[in-house]
Amino acid sequence: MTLRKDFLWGGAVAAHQLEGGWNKGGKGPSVADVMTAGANGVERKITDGVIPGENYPNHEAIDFYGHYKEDVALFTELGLKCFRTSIAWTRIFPNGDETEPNEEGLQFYDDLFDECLKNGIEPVITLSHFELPYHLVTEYGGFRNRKLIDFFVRFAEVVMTRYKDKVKYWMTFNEINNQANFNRDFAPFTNSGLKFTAEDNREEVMYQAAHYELVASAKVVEIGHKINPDFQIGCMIAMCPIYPATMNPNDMMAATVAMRRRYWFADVHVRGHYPAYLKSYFARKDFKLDITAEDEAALAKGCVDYIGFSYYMSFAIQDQATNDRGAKDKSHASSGNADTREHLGAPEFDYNEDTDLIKNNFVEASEWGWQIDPMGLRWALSWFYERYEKPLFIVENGFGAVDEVEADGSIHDPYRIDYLKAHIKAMEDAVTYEGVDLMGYTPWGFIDLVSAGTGEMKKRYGMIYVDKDNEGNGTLARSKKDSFNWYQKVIATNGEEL
Ligand code: BGP
Repeated sequence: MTLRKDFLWGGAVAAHQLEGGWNKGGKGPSVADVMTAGANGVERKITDGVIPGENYPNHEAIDFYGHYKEDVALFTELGLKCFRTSIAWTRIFPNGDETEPNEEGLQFYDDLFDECLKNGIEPVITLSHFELPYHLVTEYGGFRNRKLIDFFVRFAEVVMTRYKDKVKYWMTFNEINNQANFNRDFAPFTNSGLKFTAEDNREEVMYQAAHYELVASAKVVEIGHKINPDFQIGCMIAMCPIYPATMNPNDMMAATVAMRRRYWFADVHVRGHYPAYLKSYFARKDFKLDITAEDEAALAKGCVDYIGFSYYMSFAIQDQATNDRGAKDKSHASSGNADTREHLGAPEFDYNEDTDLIKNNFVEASEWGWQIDPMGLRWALSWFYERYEKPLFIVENGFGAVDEVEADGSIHDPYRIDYLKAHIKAMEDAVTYEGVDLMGYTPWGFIDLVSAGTGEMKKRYGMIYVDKDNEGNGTLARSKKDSFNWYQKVIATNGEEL
């Protein structure tokens, strides 16, 4: 096994999930700050601004804003080579559309990056991680508005210029492809800030917003390379491989189409143009998308340097004609007559993650139903590398679980170690047997933080425990779980000892 000597072992977080201090230092509210907690299977909710008395878990989070020095000391003890976090856009531009940045916000990240660098930890920065300025939603309708391109580019230009000698690794939009799941309401749209009306063709609106985000991303890649030619600027894709449910050729085709619907975003980021299958889909659907010749030129000039991706689980899918969704669910026009016409499988696969995915009986699942599949990570690395031949960076991976604190304060989390160990093994296999060029590995939420999906504290990923419960009670004291000592050894041996 041959990981690079300079392999970036790290840990990943996002500003809104750990910083707290949501209105300190001149910060404005982001989409994340107006989201209530969800629980017991209820989805988190976006409110119209901050309502007194509501529970907004991101407001205090784990108060990294007030604890970052003590936390970076723990990251140093863990042996991290890099720390992936995001810059909260609203600390720099509180409303998102100002021309001048907020100096106090810029200073906070200067201090944080200095603290990391003096301890030998390289910052890896996501520019937009589910924390769009809320003002850009209320005033402009989020990324359905072309103006958002300029606001994002301005934000990126300011921070890239300010930190050009402190940050080398950047990513533009976190999990940009979550939007493929356009049937859901808010969660997939925390970067784009889309809210739908009854008149909207949701799918068309999603493709339009995603296009503006991709143009914004490409422009940032181009500008970033001018600011510092050494910058490495990547995209960030939520990778859940989609397996065919059976050897039925229709399932095979359904999985292929579903993979495209979920991962076309990477095609544009990496190749700088829309793939043929998508152009043909837009034409068949008669979508009227605002894609100009200037946009196409910008996409072609702003191809990413590497592919960052998260990996938690795999999916499995069944052909709609076989599972008869088309017949049962008439609201899906493209498969609506699947019960009457003759065809090979569903003629136009109408991808819907809420109704088309099926349980994979070959793998186990977490308490939140996330299927645990280490081989899927090797598969994903192999798929990305074969398709794009670009360096890869696993920027999220981890196991959300409820941890128990023993009477003596210790926390034993063998389930987390088992999960991480198996996934690191799979990643090392991909390097050895598939020859993939892998830059690094940053497990998600390596310090406990607020869950993005549920707003809960009880769904923990950390190797560092934070004393805070779902109701917001706790001292915020930090302590090490068993996984801390285990990961420390993994890093120290460059992944030789798992
Ligand atoms: C990814 C996000 C992260 C993180 C992670 C775990 O989708 O990029 O922000 O939260 O998933 O998800 P959750 O917090 O819902 O368990």
